[in-house]
Amino acid sequence: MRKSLGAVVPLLAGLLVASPASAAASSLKDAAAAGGRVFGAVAQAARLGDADYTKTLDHEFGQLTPENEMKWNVIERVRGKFDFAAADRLLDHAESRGMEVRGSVLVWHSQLPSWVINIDSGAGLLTAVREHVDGVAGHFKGRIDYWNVVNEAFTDSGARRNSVFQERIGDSWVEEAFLAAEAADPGARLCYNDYYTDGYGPKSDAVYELVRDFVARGVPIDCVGFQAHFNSDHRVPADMGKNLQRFAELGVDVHLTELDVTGSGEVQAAAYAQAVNACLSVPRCTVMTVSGVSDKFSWNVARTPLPIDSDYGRKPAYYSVLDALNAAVPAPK
Ligand code: 9MR
Repeated sequence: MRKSLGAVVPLLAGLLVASPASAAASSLKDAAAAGGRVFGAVAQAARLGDADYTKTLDHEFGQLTPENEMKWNVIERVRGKFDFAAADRLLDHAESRGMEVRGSVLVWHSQLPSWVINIDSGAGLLTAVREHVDGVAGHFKGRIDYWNVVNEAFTDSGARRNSVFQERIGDSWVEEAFLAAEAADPGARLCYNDYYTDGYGPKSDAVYELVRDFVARGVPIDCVGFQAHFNSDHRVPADMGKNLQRFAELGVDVHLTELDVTGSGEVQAAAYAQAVNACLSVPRCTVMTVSGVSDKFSWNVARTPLPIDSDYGRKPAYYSVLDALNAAVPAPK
């Protein structure tokens, strides 16, 4: 939701919440909405012409995140020449269906055009960052509920990732991106987004310290995205709810932004339920987004990580998520 509506919409959703006697919702978005929450998906503009894809997107999901269409190498491949066409198609679709939009991503070390990588001075690169954020967030101003402003600035050990931004600008590149985003679209909620930060550990501690410092110094930040990619090496941590809660206590909202779990069957379903229940246990965890509409076009297609299969059938994971959402206590506001 946009900043100006922040206090009102959850309150209304809370008041309208289903009584215990009401029928359980039969889509992920309706089940989430009954508890004052939003359930979304990452989506691709190129698939909007696929009727099965779009039908599932529209039926199940209340928030849309463009998968690649807003990334720097797509949207500003040539300096100063912005191509908003694919992202605009996704936003038009989302708006026509009443979905929220999560912009992704303004500044990230990956998917950069070569002209950015080739800027060799810190001052020059900072100017490019500011112009990029202004150009992109300015173009979409008023249409974005949440921006992933920065992705993945830390390594798994909690050090700053060695990126072109880190090397040439230094630590301040992250806050510079947030300041530029706030200036370009003051109504959007601004999020930091990272992976393998779902439980306690050096990486989530580093993000926690960044957020604590931003809040203390008044650098604009509204939310933290936990990508929530799970697999056999990175299982859903037992302390996930506790970790989300400590971030919330800093005064930011917490979101699952790219939730997926590799595997299949009941094992996958149980892990999904565990992750969703961790979010549901935290009052400020009001948005959950899976990393794609179905396994068919997943970024991790061989590992079938989504609740909906390649034929758009509902997997055990779908029902475990739906049941968890339907059983949830409404988010207070
Ligand atoms: O899903 C995205 C995939 O289509 C791209 O090829 C890939 C390129 O890096 O990025 C994927 O999305 C990533 C997201 O933007 C940030 N978190 C990790 C995601 C999976 O790699």
